[in-house]
Amino acid sequence: MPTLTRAQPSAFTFDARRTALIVIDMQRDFIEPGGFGEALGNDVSLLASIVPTVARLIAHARARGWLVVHTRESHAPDLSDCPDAKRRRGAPHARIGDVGPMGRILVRGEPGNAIVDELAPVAGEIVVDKPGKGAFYATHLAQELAQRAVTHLVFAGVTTEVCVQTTMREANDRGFDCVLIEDATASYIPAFKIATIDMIRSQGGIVGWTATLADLLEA
Ligand code: TIU
Repeated sequence: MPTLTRAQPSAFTFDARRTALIVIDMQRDFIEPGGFGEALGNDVSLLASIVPTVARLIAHARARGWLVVHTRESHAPDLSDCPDAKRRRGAPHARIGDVGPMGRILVRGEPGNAIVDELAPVAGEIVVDKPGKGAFYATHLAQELAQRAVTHLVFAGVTTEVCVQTTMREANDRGFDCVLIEDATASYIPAFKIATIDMIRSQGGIVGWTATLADLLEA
């Protein structure tokens, strides 16, 4: 079985036949100007910079025959799955459901909700639309992984401390061994990315492991 010998806090061994890559929310809403990320007051260029690394990771997963799962944070057009508390949060200049330059913000089917072209899903891959920050809440992800007897999850995507960390914690509680690819994740707040990576692998891997893409390609 492949082993990431330089993973932290210890080597990470996984069964490649039971491994899925989970790419969190690499959608235009977060990565391109005019979407939800920018509406919340963030500089989106930090997130755009990881796209080539995530593309290499996806290519590796496809070449190895892993299940590839893409998630999108998104809501139904009538916002019936968007709690009012979520819609009211913060002081954005445009809220979820409002019309922006890429269509209605964080709404399913709108141009801004699409995964960026460079990382577009291909046939056979799973796309999970999730109304929350975690990808297990109110979605079919748990069933999809159970049906395929997946035990190990490799994580990438945005943002590190919000949707990636929330989903890793949900996965950890469900019994998956999880590794986050450090250079394939980003935050609008660089210090939070560093802190999240430290948190995940602290206390002997309280949430999981972290490793670089180079570590994975070596394994
Ligand atoms: N705002 C922020 O950092 N993230 C989100 O709202 N969603 C995700 O992380 N996908």
